[in-house]
Amino acid sequence: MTEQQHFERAMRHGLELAANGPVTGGNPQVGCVLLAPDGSIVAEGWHRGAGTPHAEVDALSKVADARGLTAVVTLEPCNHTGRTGPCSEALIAAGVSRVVFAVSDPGRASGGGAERLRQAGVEVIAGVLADEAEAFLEKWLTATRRGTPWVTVKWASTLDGRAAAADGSSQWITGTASRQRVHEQRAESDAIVVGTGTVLADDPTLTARGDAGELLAHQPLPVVIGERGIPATAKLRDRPFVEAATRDLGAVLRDLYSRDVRRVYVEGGPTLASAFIAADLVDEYAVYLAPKLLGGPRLAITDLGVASIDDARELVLVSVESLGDDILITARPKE
Ligand code: AOF
Ligand code: ZN
Repeated sequence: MTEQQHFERAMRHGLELAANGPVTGGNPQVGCVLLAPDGSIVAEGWHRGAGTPHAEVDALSKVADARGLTAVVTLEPCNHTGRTGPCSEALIAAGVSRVVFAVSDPGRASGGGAERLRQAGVEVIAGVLADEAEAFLEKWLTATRRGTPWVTVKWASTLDGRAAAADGSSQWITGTASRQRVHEQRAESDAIVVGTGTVLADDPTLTARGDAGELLAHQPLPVVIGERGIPATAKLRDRPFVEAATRDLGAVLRDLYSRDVRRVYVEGGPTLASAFIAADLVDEYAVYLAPKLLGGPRLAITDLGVASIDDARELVLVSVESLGDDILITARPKE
């Protein structure tokens, strides 16, 4: 094996290790592998979420002597003291002779690790398996580069795009498998965003629950947008939540980012979803379609300001999944 092949193999393993960490929260999933000069793996580590040791420090904690080793890390080592200390300094102090990483850390405060390492005489190789790491961390990288969370807009509708019947009833359009999937998607989000209309109509708990109704380990932050006020008896008041009375959705997203929210799941209803779409704030669509027809005026998405077919918002399909009798379509805006 060439040296480059050793690095790539270690980086692939680092990405697998990284996946053990949580997808939510302000901190990314990161993996680290320490290699001996012959390319064999000496130790491994990964980041377990905000406030816990970074992947590099986790890996370094498993060896008595790291002098002369190569650290292969999926993200550029950080160079700041946040909730934990700088990994650049930890690697330098441990005597690591080389650092190989996949993608640069776009964090405004945390970046600059590569430069610091080079300054200290550590050899630095950037960009190994960059495409794989970029895809793996896409949502966090996009959110961090932009300073606003990754936004997924979800809705459930009939095949003819209706989200409710004439009398307003909408429970349940989709089947249990779809609803279970929605709970998984909630658990993989930092925040669930709804409009006050949805709170008034459905009184949702906005929790992420399992098959037996039990709360899943990670609970997203409920965010209610609108000026109508949340009733004192609303179920979502049982947990911390955010009420945003502003119409400026960009400002809401920037505020959520400052609260460590990197993944937002927009769940309802048609007016709010349409506002996110019209403002070009959507990164991904999760559309649950049930094999039913309702007809009538209650559409899943309302006016988008599209006057002519030439102005239609074009999407690209990411995936189509069967969920019982329903299908889940994942799509993204065409670049
Ligand atoms: C690394 N290795 O394993 C991770 C990094 O508040 P802190 O101290 O936990 O720092 C958080 C920032 O550090 C986070 O926003 C990201 O830029 C970087 N995450 N860096 O060297 C790791 N998880
Ligand atoms: Zn770090």
